[in-house]
Formats: sequence, structure tokens, C-alpha cells
Amino acid sequence: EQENNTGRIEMVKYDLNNISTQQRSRLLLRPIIDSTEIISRVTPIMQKVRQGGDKAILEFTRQFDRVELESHTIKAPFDPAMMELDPATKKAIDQAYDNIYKFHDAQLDKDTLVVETMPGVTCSRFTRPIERVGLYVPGGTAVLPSTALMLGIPAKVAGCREIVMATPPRPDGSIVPEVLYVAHKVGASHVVKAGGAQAVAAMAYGTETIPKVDKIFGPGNQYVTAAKMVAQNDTASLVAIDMPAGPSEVLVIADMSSNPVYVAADLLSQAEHGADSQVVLLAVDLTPEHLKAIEEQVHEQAIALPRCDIIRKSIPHSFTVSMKTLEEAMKFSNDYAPEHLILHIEDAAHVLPQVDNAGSVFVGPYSPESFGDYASGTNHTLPTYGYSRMYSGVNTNGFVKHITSQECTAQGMDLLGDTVMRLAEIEGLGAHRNAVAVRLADLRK
Ligand code: HSO
Ligand code: ZN
Repeated sequence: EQENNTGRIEMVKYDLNNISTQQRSRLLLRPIIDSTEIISRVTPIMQKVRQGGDKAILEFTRQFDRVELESHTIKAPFDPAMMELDPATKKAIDQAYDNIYKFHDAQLDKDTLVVETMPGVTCSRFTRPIERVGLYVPGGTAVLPSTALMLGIPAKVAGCREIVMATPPRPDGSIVPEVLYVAHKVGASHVVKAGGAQAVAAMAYGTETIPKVDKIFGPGNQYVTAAKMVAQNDTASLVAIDMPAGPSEVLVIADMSSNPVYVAADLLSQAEHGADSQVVLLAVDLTPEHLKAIEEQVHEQAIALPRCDIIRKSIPHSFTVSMKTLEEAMKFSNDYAPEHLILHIEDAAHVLPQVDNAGSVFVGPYSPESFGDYASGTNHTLPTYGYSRMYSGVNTNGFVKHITSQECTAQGMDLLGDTVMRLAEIEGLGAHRNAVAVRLADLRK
């Protein structure tokens, strides 16, 4: 690993034709995260919050965030002075809000689904919001009002009755005004100035000033992730979570039509998130010169970036794999199942049907990940760590439940009754059989 801060910033290089099947498999793996140790550290914190409520949270905020607060819960309506923004910032947030709102509103099932499976047997499905949701907006090395948008907008679109947002306080004890402005726009009822496991526990169990929620959303560090897992497994909290989370990642596929400047810029925008960010480049039939041009750009652009120190840590454990064909690249990408997939290839839109596993896809030279991170309309809370095989990113459906219903007529009873009685007999459940038999007896008298 690159240790000094003057050396060349470069990714490790592989060639698909020169590596073994085992090496290929190893490249597809993410670093192993041992959650048992972290879980054993967050569990007592969460117990203390469950028992001690607000006082316990204030104590943890003093201890972990080194911030002394008198109270951490801000209730709506929020003080306009605390969310004052300069006009350009407000305009940018408003435009992002509108696009994200449009795309998430279109995802909502507004109509009841009705299907008559047999004459007189009618099944339906309708949607109800999850009543109370908790949104975790990370603090740490970056201020993330965009995450407040990505979690708050689908909650509002879905019609959740109570939206609680938690985010760590700044060193002076205040809240990021951009985050409070978004909380106000999405109609949050409470904003909690707390982070880490204590914030997750507060929303999972509730305190004197913080309502208990039904589902907790949002990215976070290992402690936040572990706390969400603990809360989900504790029947005392009766709370759900959005998805498991790991370090953020991107996989870029580039062919000879790619612009090395754009490719490098996209790789770096993911690499700057954290030292543990995963960045992968699949080079499809690139000439040595083209690949070299990308590498040049990675180094040159990186050294000029404000978060170069983080990039110096994340780029050396990132890698490039060269291969001959796009088919090989798509296979590799689907096996890797990236959080973000960027297609810097000829006729990228036509390749989209070949994508089987990915959180969100960025098609063609003018669709940088930054667009989806902030303002195109798609969500940026996406499955990492290979979980895009079976999880979707945060979307409006995560904030609702689907309730099913059936209504059968006498005709339906007559048509389906014997089938159900037979199945109940096979399972040895006489009462089930009887519930049909008593009705059929009346109908067939
Ligand atoms: N790329 C990050 C989201 C983000 N980027 C927030 C900028 N702000 C994880 O998907
Ligand atoms: Zn990002």
C-alpha cells in the first residue's frame, strides 16, 4: 500500500487472460468485515439509551462527539434562522428536491390492484405508508444534506405520518443548516442532534423527546450499521431497517470510445468518499496508450483534489482489470454486483439489458455518478458489498407496506371449496377444512 504522500497514485493492474479462476474470484470479493466485535461494542450503548433515554444520549454525545448539549431534539416548526442558506445553495437544493421528488413520486403504487383469480374469487392489494420512519443522515468527514434528500423525499411521497431525522451535531453543537432545511421541506417532525449507535437506539426505542419509529433508513459507519442490525434483531424494538451497508463502491467499464478525463474523474469521485471505498475499472480492449492516459489522469486529477489524502488510501487497494470483450466485462460486473455501474462505452444504452446486478447505472459520457449522488432523480442510498444481487436501493416502496385482501362470493365458495378442503386434509388441519365444510353444507343443501 501507498504510505507516503508524494508517490504516484495508481490502481493495481490485472489482465483477465493472465489470472487464474481463483484470482478472479478473489477480485470479486469485498474485504471481510467482522461485525461480531462491533456488535459487542454497540449493544451496551443501545441498552443504556433504551434504559436512560435522553440523558444517556447526551452523555454519549459528550463522550463520542465531544459536544456538550443541553438538549438534542429539535421539534418542527424549525427556527428559520437555523436554516438560513445563501440563494445559490437554496436553489441547488430545491432543484435536486424537485427531480428526486418527481422520480420517487412516479414509483408510488397509487391504485389498488384487483385480480379475479376465479369467478367469485377476488384478490386485491393496496398500499399504506409505514407510519413512523427514522432517517439517519451521517456526519463525519463530509456534510451530507444530499442523504437527507434521498431519505426524506420518498418518506414524504409515501405519506409517512412521522419523519424523524438524526444527524451528528457540529463541533459547536449546532445542526448543519442545509440538513435542517431539507428536514423542513420533507415535513420532518423531529431532528435529533446525535449520531452513531446512540442515534439509532433513540429512534428504535424512543425516548422522552424522540418518538419510536417503525423502520430506520440510511447509510452510516460500521457502528451505525451494527446498531441497525442489533435493533432489527431485538423484538423489544420491533423495528425494520432498509438494508445492510458496507463501504461505497463503483465499477466503471471503459472502452476505446471513453474519454480518459471523464473515466478518471468518475473513479476519483467514488475514491474520495473514504479510505475503504472500492473502485474498479474494467478496461475493454484498450490500447496501452489509452489505459496509460486514464492512469495519468487518475494521478494528475487526484493530486489537485482537496481530499487527496483519502484518495491516496483508497486508490492503491482499487484495481483495473483489462479484458478483450464487452461480454467478459459484463460477466465480471454482474458477478461483482457493484453499487454503482458506469458505462463509458460505445452505444452504452444498448448494453443496459445485459445488466443483471447493480444498484444504479450511469449510461454514457454525460451521466457521472455525481448526478445520481445529488440531483438527477435516482436515489443514492444503494446496496453495497455485493448486496445488489438481491437488494434494491432505497426507493418509495421501502416506505410503504402492501396489504392484500380477498372477497369471495357464494359462487367462489362453491368453485374453490373442495380444493381448499383437500389441501387442509393433506396438512391434517381439520378446523381449516371445517371452516369451508360448514359453508359448503349450507350452499349445497
Ligand atoms: N456516492 C455516495 C453518495 C453521496 N455522494 C453523497 C455524495 N454525497 C454513496 O452512494
Ligand atoms: Zn458520492
